[in-house]
Amino acid sequence: MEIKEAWRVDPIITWLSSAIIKGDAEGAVEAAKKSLEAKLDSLEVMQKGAALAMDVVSYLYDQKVYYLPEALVAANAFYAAADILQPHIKVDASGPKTSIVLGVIEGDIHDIGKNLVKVRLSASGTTVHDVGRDVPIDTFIETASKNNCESIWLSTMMTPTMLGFEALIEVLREQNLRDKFLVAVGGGPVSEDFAKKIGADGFAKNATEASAMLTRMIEERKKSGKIPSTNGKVIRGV
Ligand code: B12
Repeated sequence: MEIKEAWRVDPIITWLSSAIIKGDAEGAVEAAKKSLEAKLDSLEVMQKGAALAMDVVSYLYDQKVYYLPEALVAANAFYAAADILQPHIKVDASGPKTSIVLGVIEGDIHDIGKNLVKVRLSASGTTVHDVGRDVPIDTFIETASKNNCESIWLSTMMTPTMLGFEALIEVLREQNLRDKFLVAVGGGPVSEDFAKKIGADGFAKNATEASAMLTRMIEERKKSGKIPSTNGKVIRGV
């Protein structure tokens, strides 16, 4: 069977994935270091190795093969590798010159998805003000105002905390700031329908789509002079 070029991966990347899936932090560190020695592209190693491994962990968790302890050690292995790879990710400035606030909404500590979005956007030259995880609404808005950000990016992996997205948009309206900031949402349980329902401007299923969505969201605002949600639109990255 022929493997499409886009899916062909270096054995070091496969080694990294399997170490993360097994929760083997030492192995993940070793594989990450080997990828640097082999001069592999660190963004590709993150996306095809580390991110894909976490997708497998999510699947195993949903299938009840993994439980919290296995998810936790896998997450630790992911971060052990990410610490080594991230400083080596090249910035190519192919994305829009804009700055965003990105964080995980209050009540949720899952931050791997958010960090993968950060890695992808930073690599294409976007300035990302990362407010971390379990973050109150006010912190997002204050950080966006203080740093003149064009958009606020909200992440969550849990269903109950999705309500925080809607609450943030409501606070923006109350403070007459809704037109000032584009709002993008994402994370495991978040859908385009949900984004539309709460009046968000952008939604993406993964970090690659997020990058394309950011470009389109900004273009759409320039073109119409309004934020996309005012025109009943949610911008996608596909
Ligand atoms: C790893 C993990 C953990 C780790 C988290 C480590 C960490 N630092 O993140 C640990 C073990 C600590 C953990 C803890 C808990 N977990 Co947990 N966890 C997971 C697991 C297995 C994987 C999540 C993950 O990292 N996925 C990998 C990333 C890469 O996912 P991704 O969706 O592909 O991310 C992409 C997109 O979503 C998108 N994206 C993400 N954010 C954003 C933002 C924007 C703006 C955009 C545009 C795009 C975008 O881009 C990302 C990159 O491509 C999931 C299972 C699952 N099916 O998701 C459960 C899961 C998320 N956990 C769950 C739960 C319930 C918990 C706990 C409450 C358990 C408990 N009883 O204590 C606690 C959390 C406590 C809290 N208050 O937050 C539930 C949530 C259920 C729900 N829908 O509400 C899940 C779904 C498991 C399940 N099926 O029940 N967990």
